Amino acid sequence: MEYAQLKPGRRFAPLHSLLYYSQRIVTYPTLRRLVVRALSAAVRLRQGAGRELHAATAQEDAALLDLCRSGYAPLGNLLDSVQCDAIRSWLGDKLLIDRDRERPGFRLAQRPAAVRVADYHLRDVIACPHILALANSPALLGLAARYLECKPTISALGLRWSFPVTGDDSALQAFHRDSEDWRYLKVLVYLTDVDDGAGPHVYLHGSHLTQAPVRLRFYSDSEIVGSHSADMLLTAIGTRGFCFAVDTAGIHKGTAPSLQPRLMLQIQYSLLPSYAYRYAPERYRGPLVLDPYVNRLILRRCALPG
Ligand SMILES: O=C(O)CCC(=O)C(=O)O
Repeated sequence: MEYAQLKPGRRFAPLHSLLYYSQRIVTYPTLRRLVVRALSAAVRLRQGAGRELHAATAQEDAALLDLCRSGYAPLGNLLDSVQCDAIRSWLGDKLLIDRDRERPGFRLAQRPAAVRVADYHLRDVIACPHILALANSPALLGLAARYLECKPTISALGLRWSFPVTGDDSALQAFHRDSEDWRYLKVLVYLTDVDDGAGPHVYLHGSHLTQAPVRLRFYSDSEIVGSHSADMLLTAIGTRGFCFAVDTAGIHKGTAPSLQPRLMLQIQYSLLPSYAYRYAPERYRGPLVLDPYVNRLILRRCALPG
């Protein structure tokens, strides 16, 4: 249930539809695990395990265990407040796109009152300080490589505001499951302080291990809360810079903020491209030397070494 780097005006390729729906219709967990094992072995054969330059730490071991067992793993504050300030100030004059309604782009300071959720354009996310460095950091690539059992692909990268607005919530703000690839994880990074009033992410412990329906749907709060004990609902609260990894094949939501807006970075790592998207990689002119395979869906090849 994600939007991404869609290229406007192009039709969805039939092969991509086939690849997307073939992973959607296989919902039986054992069969999915077998397909994941075969796909990750194929990627490992061509691209390696993705962990060659990185020695795993005790924190990474703990995060991997959390992710496998629970679907949610807190990673601590991987960005400091100086880095968060630099990101916020750089974004100050960049345009936002309303996620729910077609309207011209607008700056944060001129946000129309009805906008609930709004995203920055991929080209601005890529050029923003600290974002690509974090997405390509050994700590995150190492965790993703171990969860996917092969070198990961960054298959979505987004920066999104959620605003407190009365009335019906945006679609993302109800419990749901995503279906992005055979296996994937998202690393979510708060760029504003997030408490109960600022729309925290909520994840249903262990739900990534349960069988998803073929037809994905939204779940009401009462449906989820009524059928699970309170300690199964993991609420991600943290100061700006706080990161956590989630397998959003499990049931989750970004609560609608009631008091404070929330700015969140989302990095998605997957086995394959997410065939629901039409990728439009952007030119990168920064100083980082980045892995061309990991970044191929978001950065144009000419921007990468190799
Ligand atoms: O905004 C959030 O915390 C959740 C985002 C979400 O639901 C998604 O990426 O599928």
